[in-house]
Amino acid sequence: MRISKGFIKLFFGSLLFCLIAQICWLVLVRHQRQLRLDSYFLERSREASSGYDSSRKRQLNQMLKLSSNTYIDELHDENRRKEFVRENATLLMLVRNWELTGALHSMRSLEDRFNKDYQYDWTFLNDVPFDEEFIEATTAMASGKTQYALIPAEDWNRPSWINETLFEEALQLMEEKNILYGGSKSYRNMCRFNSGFFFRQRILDQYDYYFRVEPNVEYFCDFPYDPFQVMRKNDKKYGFVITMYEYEDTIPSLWEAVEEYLEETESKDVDMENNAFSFISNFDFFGKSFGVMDSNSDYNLCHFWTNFEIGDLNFFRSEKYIRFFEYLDSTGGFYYERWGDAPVHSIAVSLLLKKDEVIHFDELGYKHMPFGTCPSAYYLRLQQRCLCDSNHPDNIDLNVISCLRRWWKDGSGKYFLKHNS
Ligand SMILES: Nc1nc2c(ncn2[C@@H]2O[C@H](COP(=O)(O)OP(=O)(O)OP(=O)(O)O)[C@@H](O)[C@H]2O)c(=O)[nH]1
Ligand SMILES: [Mg+2]
Repeated sequence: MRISKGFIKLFFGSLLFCLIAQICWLVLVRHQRQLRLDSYFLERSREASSGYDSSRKRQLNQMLKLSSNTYIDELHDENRRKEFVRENATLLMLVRNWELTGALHSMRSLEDRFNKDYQYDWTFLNDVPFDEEFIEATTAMASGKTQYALIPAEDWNRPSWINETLFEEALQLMEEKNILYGGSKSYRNMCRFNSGFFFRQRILDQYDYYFRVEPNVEYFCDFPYDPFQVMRKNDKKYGFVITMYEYEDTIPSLWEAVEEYLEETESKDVDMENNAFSFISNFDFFGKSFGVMDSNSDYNLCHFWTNFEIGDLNFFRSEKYIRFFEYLDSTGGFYYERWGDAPVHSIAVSLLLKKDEVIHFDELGYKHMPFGTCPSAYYLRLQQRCLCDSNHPDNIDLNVISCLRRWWKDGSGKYFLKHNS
């Protein structure tokens, strides 16, 4: 039987095709297996490396000296924290009865983040008597003792020597200019009280330190320490979290009054070598050339935002502070203008204290509408279970209206910039 050439060609052609197809299929299968293996090993290696990373991170996190202003090993030590000794201090809120809900929100936040572990007393001040509902609800919310005081009328009301005609004119003018609280009489009483009278209330006589709390504020992070203890152990007399520029329209002649006070007292209470004068003044190149806010005086308008402040009451009770306050008060500026307690405290602190007696608590996340501050260190935010985003536009520290960069430069600075160990 003769096999045709055509048949042989077809046979070997098919054989070759089958062979090539089989080889291709084998290559494809191997390739896919390789891909599966690759992805398997990649996955395993990722797991191993992330496992290693996270255990390394945890180790690092324990050892790491976090970027903090108040880093003191023993205060960050959980076990030692349990053996705390309470300082002679109180949480302090000036508040109205109708602000109860806001007061409870602030209390809840501060209790959860700090005070439940320490049980500091809460002191509440008001220019009218607190009602039963307020007392009951705030007492229930507090982990520590609560106490309530009525402010004497002479510490709160407008003094009789204020010229009523000038006062009414000032109110009207500021209202027309749409200045925040410019037309409010009670706001002026509040600012004057917070500037010169809160620390004279009998109920505070027993304490050395106060921590000012306002209704409707929030504390974003667990406190890594007792700030009162930090103050005492490090000889700090004033602590803040936010600093920014003031509206100049509320204090047109405040700096003039401060200059007169300095002249009148021959600057005897002021130590220019060691205070933070340069933080609030416009004299240097930075202030003159890159001033963010226009100021018509040598005061650059920087102030500590006093809705959060932790202070040494003995500083405010001191003769030098009283002298400073009484001078300013005698000009009537709290009423003829609308001087806030924030610029008044801040100027006093910057003139009368050493700059190293002022502390920036940069680990304490905080919000009072419309601004907040959130710790910038990632691990610190994890460690303190912060509920905030340091890159959020509401974080004032990144905003041009913050004076924090000035504080780092002219105040007591960042911890690691000023300390060797
Ligand atoms: N008892 C009493 N407390 C007041 C009065 N006015 C203000 N306060 C309290 O003083 C503090 C400051 O007042 P705020 O109204 O918060 O003033 P602010 O922080 O400048 O402005 P906002 O919070 O933006 O309204 C808060 O704790 C208020 O509860 C008042 O007339 N009587
Ligand atoms: Mg407020």
